[in-house]
This record gives sequence, C-alpha cells and structure tokens, in this order.
Amino acid sequence: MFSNKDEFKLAFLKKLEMGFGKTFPESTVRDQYHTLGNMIREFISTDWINTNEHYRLTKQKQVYYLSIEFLLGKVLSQNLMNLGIYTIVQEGLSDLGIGLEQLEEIEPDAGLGNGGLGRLAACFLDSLSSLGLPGHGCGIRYRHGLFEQKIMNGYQLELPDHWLRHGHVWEVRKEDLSVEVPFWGRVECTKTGENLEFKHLDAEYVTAVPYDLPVVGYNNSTVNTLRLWSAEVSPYPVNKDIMHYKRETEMISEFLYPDDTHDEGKILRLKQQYFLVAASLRSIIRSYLNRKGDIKQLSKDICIHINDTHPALAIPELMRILLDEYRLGWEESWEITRGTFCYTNHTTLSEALEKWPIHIFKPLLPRIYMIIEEMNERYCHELWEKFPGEWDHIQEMAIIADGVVKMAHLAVVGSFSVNGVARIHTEILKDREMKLFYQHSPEKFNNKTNGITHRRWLLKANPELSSLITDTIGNDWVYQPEQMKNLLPYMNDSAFLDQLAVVKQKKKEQLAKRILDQNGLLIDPTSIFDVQVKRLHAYKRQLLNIIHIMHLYNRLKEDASCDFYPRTFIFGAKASPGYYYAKKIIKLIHSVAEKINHDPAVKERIKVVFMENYRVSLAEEIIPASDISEQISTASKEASGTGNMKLMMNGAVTVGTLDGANIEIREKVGADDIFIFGLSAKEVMKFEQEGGYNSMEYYYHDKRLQEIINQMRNGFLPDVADEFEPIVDSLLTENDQYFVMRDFDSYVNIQQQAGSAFENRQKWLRMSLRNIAMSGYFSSDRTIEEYASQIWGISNTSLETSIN
Ligand code: NBG
Repeated sequence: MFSNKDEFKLAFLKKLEMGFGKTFPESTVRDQYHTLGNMIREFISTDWINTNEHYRLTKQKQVYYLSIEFLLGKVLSQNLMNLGIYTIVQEGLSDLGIGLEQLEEIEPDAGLGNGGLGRLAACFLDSLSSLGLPGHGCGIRYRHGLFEQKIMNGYQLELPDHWLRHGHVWEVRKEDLSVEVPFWGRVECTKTGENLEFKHLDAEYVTAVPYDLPVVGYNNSTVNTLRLWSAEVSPYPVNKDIMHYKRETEMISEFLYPDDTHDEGKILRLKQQYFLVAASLRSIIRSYLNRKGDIKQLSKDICIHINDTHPALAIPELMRILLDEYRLGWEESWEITRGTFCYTNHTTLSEALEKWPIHIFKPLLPRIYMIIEEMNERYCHELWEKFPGEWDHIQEMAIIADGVVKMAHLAVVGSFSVNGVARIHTEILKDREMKLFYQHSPEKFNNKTNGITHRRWLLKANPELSSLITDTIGNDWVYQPEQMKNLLPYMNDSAFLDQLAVVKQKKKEQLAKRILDQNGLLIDPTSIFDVQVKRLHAYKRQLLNIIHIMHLYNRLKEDASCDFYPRTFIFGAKASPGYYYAKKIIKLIHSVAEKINHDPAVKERIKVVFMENYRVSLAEEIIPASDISEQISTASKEASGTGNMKLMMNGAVTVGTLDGANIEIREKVGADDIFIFGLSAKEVMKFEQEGGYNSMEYYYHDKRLQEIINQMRNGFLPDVADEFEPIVDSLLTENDQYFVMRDFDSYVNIQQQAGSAFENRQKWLRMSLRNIAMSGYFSSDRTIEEYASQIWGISNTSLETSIN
C-alpha cells in the first residue's frame, strides 16, 4: 500500500479526494482523520485475513474472552505504532501541514467500560495479539459508552457519550454473520421414545449484528478480532406493537451500565448479558464447525473466558446448545461445558456479587432457567453425597437459593478454573468469599495477578521515557518488559538520573499546560504532583486524601513557617450517577479546592485540581506526569488495582495500603521504595468480624480530625452548612465503615515521609527509577502468558514464527 512517506502522502491525498469529493485544501480535520483511519484499517486487512486463515489452517485452539466491557480508549496511534508505521505517517502528514496529534484529538475515546475491569480486558487483547496468541474478545457495541462528566459548581453532571456520532472508522459491520437471540416465550417439552425434547416457543427474537474491530499485535503481523454485538429488530414476526418492540430491542445495546459495583437489578441488564453470550456462542460454534471441528471435541479446541460474572450465562447457554441442538446427553454436555469455561472474579465486595431474582429471570429466559435449575439440583445432590445431612452447607453453595440465581456460584460450578486478580485477593476468595467452593474443589482455584500493556502505558503515553530507556539499555524491553530491570545499574549514575528528571519535568509541564487550558488554574510544575485517579468509591477513600489535604491546609494556616514541600493534588474520578455519597465526595473535593486555591496564604504551597471527565486518553496525560501514586483503599477491598501499575511504570512512587497488587509492588521494589501505611487486610477483617472499632473515639481524641470534621459543617467551606452531612454521618454515626479515621494518623505520617523524600532529589530519582525498572513484571504480557500456559493451554504459533 505504501512503504515510505511519499507513497503515503500520495495514497492519503487520493483517498481523501475519493472519499469526500473534496480537494485537500477544502477538507476538514475530521475528513482527514476519517481518511487516515480508513486507510489504516485497509492496511490492516491483509494481516487480518492472514491471521484468520492461519488459525483456520492450523486448527489451533482458540480463546474467546467474553466481557460486558472493553475500555479501549483511542486506537489510532496505538495501531500506527504496532504496525510500525507511526513515523512514516507522522512525517507524511507533517509535510502536508497536518499534525498527527490534531487527528488523534478528533478520534473519540471508545469508552465501553467503567474502569479497571473494562480496561484490563483492553490490555489483555493488546497482549494476546502482541504475543501472537489466538485470543479474541466478544462484547457489546454500546451506542453510548460511559457518560461524559461535566462539573457545574462542584457537582457532577452526566451527559450521554455520543462516541459513534461521526461513525467509527475501525469497525467492520458483518451483517451476513448476524444471529438471532430469543427472549421470553415458553418451553414445550415432548417425549420422543426415551428422550425428552425441549422447544422454546413464542419467543421474541432480537437480531445480533456483529461489528468487528481489528486488534493489531506489536510488530508481528498478528491481527485478532474484537467482535462487538449490536441489537437490532429481527425479521421474525412479533406479537407486540412494532414501535414498542423496536425501542425495547435497540435499548439492549444502547447504554453501558454506568456502574462498577452495584447490582442494578434491572431486566435490561440481564437482557444485555444473555444477548452477549447467546450471540457470542452462536458465532463461536459456527466458526468452530466451519473449521471442521467436532462438537464433542469443543473443550479441547476452544476455551471461553468469563470476565466477572456478567457473561456467566454462557454456561447454561452452551448446555442448551449441546442438549437441545446437538442432542447430547446431560453428562456428556456437562463434561464439555465444564471443560470449556474459565472464570475470573474481580471483587470481594458482597454488594457487587450479582444475584438475579427468579421472578425476573424465569420469564425472560425460560429454557436457560430450566437448565440452571437442573444444574443446581444435580450439584446439590453431589454435595449431599459429600456432606450428608449438612443442609446449611449445601444451601450456602447452591446456585439457586433464597429466590435468586447466584451468578458467582454458577460461574464457579460451571468452570474448570477460577482465578482472582492479585495474590491477596485470591487468598481472600479462598479463605472467605468462596471458602466452601475452595474446600470442595481446590484444584480449580488459582491466582493471576493483573497487568497493564506497557505498549500503551509507556511506549505510547510516555515516548520521552521510552526513548530514554531504549537509549540506555537497548530496545529488548519492548518485547520482554522484565528487562527493564537492566536499568537498575544506573541507580547511581547521576547523568542518567538527571535525564530521568528532565523527562519527568517535561511531562509535568505538559500536564500543567493542560490544567491551565482546562481548569484555568496555574500550577507549579516543580511542585510534587500527587495523583489519585480512579473511579469514585467509598472504599477507594478519596475522602482520606481530601481530609489529609484539609489537614495540611490547617497546619500551614497555623504555622506558615512549617516545613512543607509544595504539592499539587490532582484528582480524576467519575461517580456512578446513582451513587449519592460518591457525588458528595466530588463536591467536597471541589469545595476544598475552591477554599485552598483562592487563599493567598497557601498560594505557592498547595493546589487542588479536579480534572473533569477522567477517561483513558486523559489518563495517558496524567500518569506520565505523576510523582506520587495514591493507592489508599481500605485493605482487603481493592481486588488488585491497575492504575497503581501504570503509575509505577511511569516512575511515580506509591503511597498506599497493603491491598490488592500494592503488596506485590512492594515485593518488587522493596520496602524502601514505596510508602505503606494503615491497617492490614487481616486487621480490617478482624474489626469487621469482631467489632471493636469506634470512630467516635478518634473524633474526640484527635484534635486534627475534630477540626476537619467541624469544618465540613460550620460554614468554613463555601457551601450551605448541611451539604456534607452525609459524609460526616458516614464517619461518625455510621462508624466509618472504611476506617478513614483509623488510618488518618498513619497516612499523615507516611505523607510527611514522602514529602521529605522528594526534597532529596537524588534519593527520589533513585526511588522513581527502581519503580520503573521493576515494573516489567506488571506488564499484561506476563499476565497473559500465565493465563495462556496455566489456564487456556494455548501457545504462540504466530504467523511470524511459523513462517520463520
Ligand atoms: C475491579 C477491581 C479492581 C481490579 C479490576 C480489574 C470490578 C468489578 N473490579 O481492583 O475493583 O483491578 O477489577 O481486575 O470492576
């Protein structure tokens, strides 16, 4: 297509004219973006076809990663980089007077996810392709991704995310591969000879139309597929008002649920889940049979990964296909099904464990419900044999109990592997949340500590640091990120440390400029950039951070001469629209910011910035500029965290609790290069089980806390006096469920240590360097290699390797 910038320019201009019927000078930036996007997608096509053909011919085992969320962000630059044509394109465009960044600016963030879970799925796809592994994603093509956040007067407003408004250049609609998904109706059971036959009658059909996105591997010609399903009206007749049917159908892929943790309990959510799995399984099995697969061998040739419980209905759906369509017996179907699925749990928060009331489930998915009922009966029977007479025990493990279908139980029972996402999380699952299941089948349980793709979070987001690393140790680290360890010998090389400082400074200046443009706030790029970016949730304790800021402010007001290194506190966080308390915290951050940023007495010393509409592309600007990474969840609550890994990889030093993957970060960098504080998970769980925590005592005995809490309600902040009552109540009347007051003192101390460490430039740079050098372990390439070899049983037989 093109192999140098002159060929690129010619092809680009020609495509622009043909596509838009305009000359180059008449074209808009959007026309140029679409032209480039289409060109690159076409450029990818050959490798895409070859990859599929290669998989078809070699008949190798395929993995399908089913996820209700894929938080991709922008893909243009990543694709150019992975294809190895970034420079050609950038220089070609620049000759034409176009900045690649301007085109990138036009690209919408594909925000089809809420946070960690969806972003993890996106990192995994990148690693699968880049490692040349046969793994593909299946998800939903929401017409509106996560809402756009606007802040008005300190309050969060939500606007719909119109990311598809101008079309999406990367997708290919494959209408001919559409499938039909049935809802409602009734099941008729007839007996033919010895066999029972089940028919789903009077169903209402929805057509699932696939849109395929190419997932380009890094420099290896592998292009896997992310298939996103869109819900459309079906050609089958419906017994309903047509307008009503159309609205209901299209709603299925209209919105991503803007919720991380709470079970909304809505029919629509259940419809989305079944829609995803029914469409995906039909398409997976169709393509398997096209490759001359034998349905009885399915579990040897295919592995289906269930990302959290949202796609767990895939288990009874596969049973239905095997029983009703292929007429296999129960035992055989069950063996195949259990050999095909593996499941990842992403949280221990009990309010986030999905449970569907039978009265909602049964009418919507009548045949699936029957199958789950039978699974449950057989499973309880098996348990009865093992634990005769122990009704409570069996009841606790049942899939259906207390009028609900327990999705986590369904997922565990129907999978051959169950994993948590960081070591401590897996241990908590084994000893607490899923203890009985672990005792029953310990061999299923395993840990896969999360990871992030260093190609996006370092190579792309921080080209300056990437170049410095490559100039210093060569570029092997790009393929084997653990080689970043080779930076360790530069720990005492002051010339190298100076260069590291220059890179960080540059990233901080870039962010300071963005903050000036966006927030109209002038910040000091030499101050410490102390960053907490993640979803807003009580357990993540943005409240602890803001209380600490209030404390610093009070201290500086009392004694202007106290020793304090200037800090800029940067927040980015969306709150789920119905999560009232989280929204109050956003308001509190803004009120504190308002107070502090306008007080000339602390002008050069503290600034508080809330960056609106936190999303993947904004994360790419904030993370490389950070000095301190706030990972301060109540121990035992954050399953893993992945922002912690991105920040570490960019040289930020963690201030955190011993929670999630922070524990493993500490093991890698050593206790001296991380700031750990607060209760341990064991201590938290002990308080939760045995009581013994009284937050009021902290209010009475710690004058600092008393002052801060009083300031939330006495007119000190520029708000009506009862604005923050729900926060005060959570701390006092509700006994501070997340131990904010309990951990406050230890947080203040550790923050002070972090501040002093920063003042010693050389020492800080060494800490930062150790974090970068040891971050390779947290590349999702390592995580995916573990999934591939220990769970999925697939390996790299990529095009390149098989050709070479
Ligand atoms: C989140 C956890 C994070 C974890 C990500 C990815 C959910 C349900 N869970 O700690 O809260 O890093 O999953 O595993 O979104």
